[in-house]
Amino acid sequence: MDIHRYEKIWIAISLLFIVGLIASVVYGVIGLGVTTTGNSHETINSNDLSNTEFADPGGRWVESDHYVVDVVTRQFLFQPGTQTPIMVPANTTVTFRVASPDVVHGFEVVGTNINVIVVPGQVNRFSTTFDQPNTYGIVCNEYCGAGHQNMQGQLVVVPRSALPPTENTTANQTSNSTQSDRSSRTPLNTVVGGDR
Ligand SMILES: [Cu+2]
Repeated sequence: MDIHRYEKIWIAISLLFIVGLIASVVYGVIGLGVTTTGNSHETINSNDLSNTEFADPGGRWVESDHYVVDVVTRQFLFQPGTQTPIMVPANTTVTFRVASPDVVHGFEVVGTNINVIVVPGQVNRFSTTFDQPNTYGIVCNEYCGAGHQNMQGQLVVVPRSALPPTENTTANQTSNSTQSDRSSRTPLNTVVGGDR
């Protein structure tokens, strides 16, 4: 069978595209450390976050070198993040657990490789370490409604000593039934996501 010369050129170009596409995905995973957050399989009733640990989101120490932050993303703010910044310690493993009670949101920490799609019904979890104190912006990357463009917040990385032990952190928060067992919850062991 005789294949026209132009036909051969187009076949070669389309093969190049396929190879380039696969190469870019491989580079993203191996070179840039892009991972997904969906493999913890931890689900949550997004219609009733007030009866979960996300009723009172925020940060806490679970071990001496492991800090966990619960964040709620909702139309159109981050809790914490928008009204008060998210505070995390430097040089510490920080695990974010992000949940949404309404629609799909984004959680991007600008200037890092943290860029997560927050799916309602899932606890979207990832871990990272910040080398030094810094201040970052947080933006929502998924169109989530009329106020989407105003959905932003702040993440402040502070020295470890600036974040008090969990007992002190929770003492001045309004009490509710989930409060007392927060510090006794099982430490998280599934850690996904790479260094920034
Ligand atoms: Cu949003």
